[in-house]
Amino acid sequence: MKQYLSYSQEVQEAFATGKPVVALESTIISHGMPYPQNVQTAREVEQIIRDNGAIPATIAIIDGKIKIGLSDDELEMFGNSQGVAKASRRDLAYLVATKQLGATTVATTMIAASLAGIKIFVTGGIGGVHRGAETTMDISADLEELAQTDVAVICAGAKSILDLGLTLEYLETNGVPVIGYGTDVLPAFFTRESDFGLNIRVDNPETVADILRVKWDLGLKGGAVIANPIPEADAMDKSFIDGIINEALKEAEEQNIAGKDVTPFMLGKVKDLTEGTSLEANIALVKNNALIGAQIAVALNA
Ligand code: PSU
Ligand code: MN
Repeated sequence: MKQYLSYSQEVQEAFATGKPVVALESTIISHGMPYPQNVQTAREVEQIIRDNGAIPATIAIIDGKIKIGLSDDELEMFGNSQGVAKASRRDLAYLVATKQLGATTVATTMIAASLAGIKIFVTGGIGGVHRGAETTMDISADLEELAQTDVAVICAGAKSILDLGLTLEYLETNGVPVIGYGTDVLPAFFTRESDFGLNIRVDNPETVADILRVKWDLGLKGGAVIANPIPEADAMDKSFIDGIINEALKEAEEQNIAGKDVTPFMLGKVKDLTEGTSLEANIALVKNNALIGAQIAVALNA
């Protein structure tokens, strides 16, 4: 297995000195945000993690290796290249074997983090059960990964391009804890609240770390979702963003978008239809997740 992993200098040093490491995904860079904001955000997120006592490991597939930690040039290349494949669990072996560029989704970043021994992973939003999944069967591989891989994902909940209720049901069935960070309800990415209550609320990083430690000590396999609402000042108006998402969903249906293209299409449409204001919100929430994620990683490492 080791032959397929390649670590940045910074991550190697962190492991050698026992510093906490936080994983970051690359699909958010290649398929989740436009250039150059994607690269700039990736750099700033990495710096927030360093400033809070942990070391960032952005994960991607390059030249037959799963990279744990990217150089500045690699970050730039990922943000600025066409034709970077979106790499979910099913694509991982193929992309490594054929030495292609792959941007890792939440699912694949969890797999890579787990192989590298990293327990904490920060992103924007997770994939989930899509609206209409009762006929399309479009359910993100991220949920299956959360069911089986021991990595905690700090996110701002999930976008309401998804069916949030069914997403929570799916996670419950698979025994995945969903911890509201300072909230009693599932955050909906652009907004702090949704209609869906959570049964675990935690208000500090130490308690999150304690829950994760006990879960894995008990041999309870799988990840956890730490749902951290977007900061109040950056949150969007609910009825505005709901309208935009409905419009984007309609366009996706009209254009017969399916499979792995659904989520990137929706992300791009929402960004275009809001003339970029959603991008600002997206950047703010990822940074906020980086702050909390680093604190949790430090607490778990203590
Ligand atoms: N949701 C977002 N931003 C993202 C993604 C989801 O708000 O960038 C990306 C993540 O990489 C996630 C992937 O793992 O989309 C899910 O894709 P799918 O629905 O095809 O599983
Ligand atoms: Mn899908």
